[in-house]
Amino acid sequence: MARALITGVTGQDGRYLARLLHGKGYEVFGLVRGQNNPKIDILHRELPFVTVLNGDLLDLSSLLRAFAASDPDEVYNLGAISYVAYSWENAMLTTDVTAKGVLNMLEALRLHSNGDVGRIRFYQASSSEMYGKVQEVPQSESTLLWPRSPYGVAKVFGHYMTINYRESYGMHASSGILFNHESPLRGPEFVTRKISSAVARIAADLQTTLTLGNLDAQRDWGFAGDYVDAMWRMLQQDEPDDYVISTDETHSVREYLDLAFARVGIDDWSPYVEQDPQFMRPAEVDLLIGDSTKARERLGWKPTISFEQLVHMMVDSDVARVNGTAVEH
Ligand code: NAP
Ligand code: G4F
Repeated sequence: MARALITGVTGQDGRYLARLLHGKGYEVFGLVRGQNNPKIDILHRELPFVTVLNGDLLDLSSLLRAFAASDPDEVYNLGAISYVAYSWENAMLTTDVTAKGVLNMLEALRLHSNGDVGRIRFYQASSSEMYGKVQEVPQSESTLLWPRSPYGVAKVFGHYMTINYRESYGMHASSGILFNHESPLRGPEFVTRKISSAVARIAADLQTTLTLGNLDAQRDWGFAGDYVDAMWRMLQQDEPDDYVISTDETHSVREYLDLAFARVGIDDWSPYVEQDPQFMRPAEVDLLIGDSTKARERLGWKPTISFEQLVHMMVDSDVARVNGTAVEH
């Protein structure tokens, strides 16, 4: 039985990935941080097959213990401070966790492998946020990086450190440059989930107003379930590499609003939506659209859920939650 260690197992992607790997017959270990983390209950309830290991990306010795306890064949480093807006207010913490945390994981792997680094495959969760002020449209693996947030800068560090450990030590370390991916498990701070949950509450007369920031931003939004499959495919390749994972389509926040409100029968959302400067960013990433040709050709990967299906899935899930008929995702 292959063994996988996942950091960030309590997050959106970690939960989808844990389920995918379990379905493929892996023994799954998940790193969970903090004292009495409330999300442990979610894991026990939804993913009882995950062996929970206590540790923190900031604490190398805890990572070494996690490697010793799991002795993994594959490691998926998904743990991060992942909310871009928060990263300006907590730039140093974001750098410690999202940048230096990657280095801690790579060092833990190197030390644990005792000179045989090739036996453990490593996935790093890089991000399209690294493209920031985009230098090319669409963005591919060779597009120049120009991050626009402390989060983006931290991800660039992790990305290049992963490449450096691959080139320095011959590590099977791959980096997935994933564009935005969403699901009913998306955190409520992200715009897609913020909209879907508000739409469900507005439809149920529990809320009257949704306050947002920049409605013109464009993102390449896919479904998280598809994207964790791409992570797994990367680690099944003979050679490690870097891959863009995206739908290769872009849509604005306004288009997301159109589809989300229409799903509950509201064609004109303007009476419900307000804009507030507090949700504007010091530097915005205006447009993201990926070119995932390499992943499609070499990994045989492609997205299975369209933008419209994704919006409907998220709104329907939140409507079910509000009505007390929620199903597991
Ligand atoms: P998420 O839901 O925010 O999950 C982040 C995970 O990181 C959580 O499990 C969190 O634990 C954990 N974490 C935070 N600080 C940690 C620390 N100090 N030590 C150990 N774990 C820590 O993020 P996601 O959407 O699943 O994304 C997964 C990864 O992909 C992240 O690295 C993200 O930056 C990257 N990414 C995401 C997207 C996207 O669109 N979703 C796109 C590109 C890249 P708690 O639950 O305890 O807070
Ligand atoms: O949903 P968001 O917060 O996601 P963002 O910043 O694109 O970051 C996500 O995707 C990255 C991949 O590119 C990941 F690396 C990262 O970890 C995260 O998962 O914001 C999307 C867009 C932004 O342009 C933002 O300015 O929506 C705009 N927006 C407008 N109003 C808002 C709001 N975003 C949020 N969170 N809240 C608003 O009220």
